[in-house]
Amino acid sequence: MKDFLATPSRATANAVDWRLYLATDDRILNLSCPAEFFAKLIDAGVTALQLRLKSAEDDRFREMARILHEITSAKGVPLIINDRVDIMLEVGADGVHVGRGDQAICEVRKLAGDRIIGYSVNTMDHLRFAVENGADYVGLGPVFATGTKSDTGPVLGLEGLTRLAEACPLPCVGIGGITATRVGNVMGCGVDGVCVISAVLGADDPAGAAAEAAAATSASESALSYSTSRLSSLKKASMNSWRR
Ligand code: 3NM
Repeated sequence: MKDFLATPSRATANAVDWRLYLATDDRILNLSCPAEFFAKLIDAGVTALQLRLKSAEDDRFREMARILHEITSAKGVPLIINDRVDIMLEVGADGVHVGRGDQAICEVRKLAGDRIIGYSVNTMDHLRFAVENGADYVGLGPVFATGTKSDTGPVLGLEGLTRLAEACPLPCVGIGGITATRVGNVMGCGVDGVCVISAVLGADDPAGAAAEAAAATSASESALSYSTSRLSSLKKASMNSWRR
């Protein structure tokens, strides 16, 4: 039987530090110096970055992807591109994140090769689908109500998040409505990290907000040892009936 975690892309995703995964929205298109802005956020504690733009023209999307890739590769932080596998490949980013309404995971895999594929999950069925179809990590959400994205599934709450995180053999992050003060409770649900947008990009002091959220992920018991958390994922995986 093939160990389903043994693919190169899953090994890569397992090695990522997902504790403070910052996703963007279109407000970053107004930044006068995005390179400096994101460099500061990474220095403040962002451990992974997702370029997520919903209304940018292709050229602008590509330009931002190149800028962010330069910074993230210099600082040793993975860059994931939302939805646009073509741009991910063009700039040589680390992976792509697809939502449930986007391209099918298996179609994305044909293009993405060994790069990371992330998938958005709201139910056990979505989680099973993601695992069986070869996603490398999942976003579990929305944990709380969010004003950032309208087409989400129902709010999971901490209990719903815990159920999904416990069943998940892949690296997983909670997403949706997570503020710095909620990070500890979310980490306590057994996720590998938090994915935030407004908590950092909507703050008056984004670097200060990132530092506060990063400190909260590290203070949380479940994140005390990053390798322990990954080991527990591997253990869950070895017991999981989705193994193939
Ligand atoms: N995906 P904020 S919730 C992009 O539930 C996204 O899959 C979600 O933004 C999901 O941190 C969400 O500002 C928005 O609430 C997250």
